Parts: sequence; structure tokens; C-alpha cells
Amino acid sequence: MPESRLQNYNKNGYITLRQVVPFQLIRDVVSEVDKAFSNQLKNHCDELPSDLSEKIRLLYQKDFDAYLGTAKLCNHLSSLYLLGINSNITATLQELGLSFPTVCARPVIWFHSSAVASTERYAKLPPHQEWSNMQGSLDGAVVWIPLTQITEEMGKLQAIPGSHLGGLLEFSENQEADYPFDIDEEAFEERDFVELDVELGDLLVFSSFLVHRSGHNHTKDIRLTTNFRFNNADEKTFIRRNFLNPYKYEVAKKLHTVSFPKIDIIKEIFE
Ligand SMILES: O=C(O)CCC(=O)C(=O)O
Repeated sequence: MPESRLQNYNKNGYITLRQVVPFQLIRDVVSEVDKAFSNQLKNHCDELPSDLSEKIRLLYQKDFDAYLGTAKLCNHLSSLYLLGINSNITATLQELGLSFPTVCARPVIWFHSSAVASTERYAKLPPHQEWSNMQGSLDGAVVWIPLTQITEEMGKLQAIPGSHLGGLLEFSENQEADYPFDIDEEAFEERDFVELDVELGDLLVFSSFLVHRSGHNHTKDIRLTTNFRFNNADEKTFIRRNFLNPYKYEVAKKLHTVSFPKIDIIKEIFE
């Protein structure tokens, strides 16, 4: 990586690498998202719309639990892991100083649109710093990749350049806030936000301390993006804090579907 890029990252807290994500990897994710929504929607419609945004909106309207299950499943697509966890990304993170990049949490696909938002944050995330969620190495970073072209009308990601240098900011005291790590409005100036121009095929890396938020999606299309969070297991405070990871991943304490499965349906699978 040219020295100037590293300097820019250190100064601004983010860097956009242009046209480095293979389109096929993005297409594979979008196609698996489409397949997952279609598989659920088939339970509700005889004929499926061809447009993915319409499929997502329709499932949300027809069966919220199925929508939620599908949106969650999308965070576990094999294609998504192949997109975010590969040697190019690891090498980029190493060049940015994360000498031992480790995965902080499972990837997330966001479906930002007020048409599929049960609360405000599912339409757009308020100003926050990812470190509040990650609580890991001080040089932790987020890799943010658009899965569709994000136009101005769809609301580009917004960030405050250099805000990572201000460390962890105060949270909003609003107990009603939809997002637990919403930053106190007094801690930043509205005018300091800039829109980040990240095209399909680009890769944005930003410091976990960068103040950022979603733009507003004014279109009927779903704003599809994904992000991957990394910690540096060489960073001394992370080592000292025993590689703390606040994300919870628990085994089930009971069966979710009572009296399921019966033997005949298992036989159907294998016979
Ligand atoms: O993609 C966006 O609009 C915001 C994503 C984000 O801020 C996050 O996942 O923390």
C-alpha cells in the first residue's frame, strides 16, 4: 500500500480502495440473499416478483417472523464469508497496521429501508462508533462493502473525518434511544459529517473509533450493504484485556419447535 494511503487512513480514520472487490463475489452474495427470500416467499405467493427489493418488502409485509429469520440467515451465507474473509482483505488490514487481523463478530448484512424497519435503526443507524459494539483492539477496523450501487437518494454512508482521533465519545443520555450506543449530539458538529463515496466494487475500511451513520434512503429500493469487523490480536491493550469479545453466542437451552421432527420426515430426507 502506498505510504500516502496509510497516512490518509491514519489522518481521516478511513480509506476507500477503488474497484478491488471482485463483482462475482458480490453477485454470489446477492444471489444467495435472493434465493433465501424466495424460498420463504414461496410459502406466501404463487408468483414471485423478480425484483429483490420487492421480494424483501413483500416478505416483511406478509410474515414478519419469516422476514426476520431470513434477514438473520443472510448473515450466515457462505458467499458472505467468502466475500469478507479472504487474503486480499487480510493483507489490506495488515497494511493498515492490524498485523494480526482476527474476526470480531459474524458479518452483518443491512437491509436499510423504512419499508422494512421495525424500529428507526433498521431504516438508518444514528451516529455511533463501532468500538462501542466491538470493545476490542484500539486499532480495530470495519470493512464496509456495498452490495448494490448506493446512490445519493439511497443515502450514502456518512462519517466525520478524523473523529477517530477523539477517542470514545459520550453516549446520548436519551434512555428511549433506539440504538444503545447513540452518540450524544453535543459530542460532534453536524456540519462535520461528509458523505463517503463508495461505489459497487469499492471497499471501505474505517477505524472502529470513526463517527459514522447511515444516510437516509429516500427510494423504494432496499439499501443492501455488508460489514465485517476485525480486531488486531497483536495490539497490547487487547492482549492485556484477554482479547475481550462482548458478542454473545449461546447454545439453545430448549427445543424451539415442540415435538419436531417426527421420524417419518427424517426418513423422507434420506430415503
Ligand atoms: O451501512 C450503514 O449505513 C451503517 C452501517 C453501520 O454503521 C454499522 O453497521 O455499524
